[in-house]
Amino acid sequence: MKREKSLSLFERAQGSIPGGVNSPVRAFRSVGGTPIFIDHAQGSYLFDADGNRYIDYIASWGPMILGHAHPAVTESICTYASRSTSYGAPTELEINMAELIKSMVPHVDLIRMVSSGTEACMSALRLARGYTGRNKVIKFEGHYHGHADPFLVKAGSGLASFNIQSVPGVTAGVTQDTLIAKYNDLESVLSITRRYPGEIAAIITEPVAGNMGCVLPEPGFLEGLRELCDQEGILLILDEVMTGFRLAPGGAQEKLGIRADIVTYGKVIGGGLPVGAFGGRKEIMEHIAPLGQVYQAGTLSGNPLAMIAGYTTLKTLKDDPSIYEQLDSKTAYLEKGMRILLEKKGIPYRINRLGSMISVHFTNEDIIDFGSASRADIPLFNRMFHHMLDNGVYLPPSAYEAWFLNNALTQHDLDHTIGSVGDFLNSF
Ligand code: HOZ
Repeated sequence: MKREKSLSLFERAQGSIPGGVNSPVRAFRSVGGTPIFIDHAQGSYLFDADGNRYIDYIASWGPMILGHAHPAVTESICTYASRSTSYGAPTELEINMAELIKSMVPHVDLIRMVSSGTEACMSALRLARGYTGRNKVIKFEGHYHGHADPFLVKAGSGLASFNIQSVPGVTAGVTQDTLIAKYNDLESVLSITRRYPGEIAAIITEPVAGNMGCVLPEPGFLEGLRELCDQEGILLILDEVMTGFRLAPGGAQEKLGIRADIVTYGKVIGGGLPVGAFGGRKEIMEHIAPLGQVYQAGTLSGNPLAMIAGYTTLKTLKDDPSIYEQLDSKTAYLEKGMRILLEKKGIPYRINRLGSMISVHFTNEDIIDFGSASRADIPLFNRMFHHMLDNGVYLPPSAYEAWFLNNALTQHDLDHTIGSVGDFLNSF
């Protein structure tokens, strides 16, 4: 596969962009090699600057659940772009969006739109602190809630991929209130709450972790967090940036039957444009300015193009819930196909999956937390990544990321992907 244009673009990019990329994992540093530069995408395919085609398992890290350049989404953006791209004043679109979200997700009375998942989580934490009058937050090792300072402690995603333990520029003062527990280990949470009675504002968790591969909650874990929060007056923040509108119309709250006090969204909610949101019960959300004193604002919040792209995506998902069944059966097919080949090869592996989130770890221990994820054979994943890329299959360029399926994937795409995994396993 020729990649001359990508190579020369990467060289040029490094002259003006740090590391040649605008988000670190894209640089391919954890898998080795150099990034491919995308020219355009259509349906389930990415096309690079050299004209190579790849079956896409990143889906822009989640948002492109319907596939790339979905006609309804693209058309709505074009229509609204001709009316101007930003007003900095309210529009009916924002009300339509908020009402649509409320009709899809449980336990949300009021919702505030922002421009990214990072902003959503950062604002949710400020709100939890403002509401409870407490400072400390519990987060889980290997979970990633965007790059706001308080979350950059033992975080997943790029920080796990590049083994960044502490981030220069984040002061000790900011992170002293971030307390780290082990995912799927209720006792590790209880020992923290016993140590800091009455001081913890919130527990924030990805309900299904997607930033250390895909890691599912063990039975009773999320329920245990809910119970603990209720007992201790702690707010449970569910970071549904990855799971929201992906696992079900109502996200993990619906799929897993768990209630958040504050829920955060990103990715699918914007249909590929920059959108995030945080919402929850009225009595909590009323603390946000202008109703309350917890300040949060944004020039591009509720941006009309972002709203219409998100609205059209969510409406498509709401109007045709069979999309979730299709996504589930496509991902189940991929899982089954890979399992058969991996069993035949006799190689230790684990596949974790819920709905259209999936990941493969080469290991003989169950992947239940960051420790088990980081003990998997990452060099072998990296080799598989490059084999797949050379076969026209674009997996996330890190063993610490979940794969996201999009509904434009065809039977042929899935069979080609499984076949490429088979070729890889036969190559050693
Ligand atoms: N933090 C994202 C994955 N968990 C990566 C974002 C990107 O590189 O686009």
